[in-house]
Amino acid sequence: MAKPARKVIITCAVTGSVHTPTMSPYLPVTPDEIAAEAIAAAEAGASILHLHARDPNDGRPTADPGVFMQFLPRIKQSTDAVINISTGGSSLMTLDDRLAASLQAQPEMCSLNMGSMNFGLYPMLDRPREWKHEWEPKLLEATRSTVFKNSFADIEDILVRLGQGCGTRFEFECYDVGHLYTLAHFRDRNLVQAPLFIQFVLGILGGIGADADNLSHMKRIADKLFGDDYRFSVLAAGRAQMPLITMAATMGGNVRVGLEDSLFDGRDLARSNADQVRRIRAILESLSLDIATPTEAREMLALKGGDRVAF
Ligand code: KMH
Ligand code: ZN
Repeated sequence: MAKPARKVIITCAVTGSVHTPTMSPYLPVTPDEIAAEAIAAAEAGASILHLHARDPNDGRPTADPGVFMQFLPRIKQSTDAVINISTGGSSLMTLDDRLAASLQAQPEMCSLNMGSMNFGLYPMLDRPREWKHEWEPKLLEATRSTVFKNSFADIEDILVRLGQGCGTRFEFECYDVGHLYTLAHFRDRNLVQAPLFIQFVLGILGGIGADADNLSHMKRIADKLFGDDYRFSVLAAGRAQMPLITMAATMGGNVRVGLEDSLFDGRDLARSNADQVRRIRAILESLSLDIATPTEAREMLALKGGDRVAF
């Protein structure tokens, strides 16, 4: 069985690379906006901040370490939250691009995507819109034919260079049951160590669908493979976010919110990342569940500490 979450870790994924600026005026784009949204999310109760960068001029996803360095130190100075940098970037970036900022910053945590897959964003083209930027529909259309590449060699490369090289630990992004078996393979080769932090990613086109049965199944298989050696968290794309993360918390898991995964708060657009943090926090507290502080999250996940990063 997964270790039950004594305290629930709220991760907030502040901007990501799935949504585009036309889809919500509240999506943070510039380093100032990303820093402000991340700090507010931490003040609202997020103990982990999962971060991507965007080109300040037009909001397209970027892997440029120079852009990351415009917001990472500011977030670190203003909050105690754990900083978790994406190594997924966007499916159009090379692995070297995706790793550049993390290798420079050596954060406490990074995401690690556990398999190559289709990652279909193109259905978001179905809704007619006036696009603010030409790149937005092009990027969505490109996902019809591109593959989000995370080969065994890529995963091993990240484990060695970031994990062993920088003391970074991982949010293992598992989009389907097979990804859990891939993680078990790396555990069997002693390339990953407990406590594992597994993010069940539900509702990406190309991965497992966002429903209660699938969440139970992911947990059942993870229990079988990892026993007490893991903690899980759940993210669900779009409007499935709040219902499924609430279910995760009742199953002993942790939760991830943020505009990276869903632009909504109830029926309306979320006006900020912090609004989603406050929403799940109120739900958790109404269920008599306690929220983990950053110090508690560090202890639960055996992180190296915020004073051992390179930014
Ligand atoms: N946006 C999530 C579905 C990463 O950054 O490495 C996946 C994600 C991947 O967060
Ligand atoms: Zn991400």
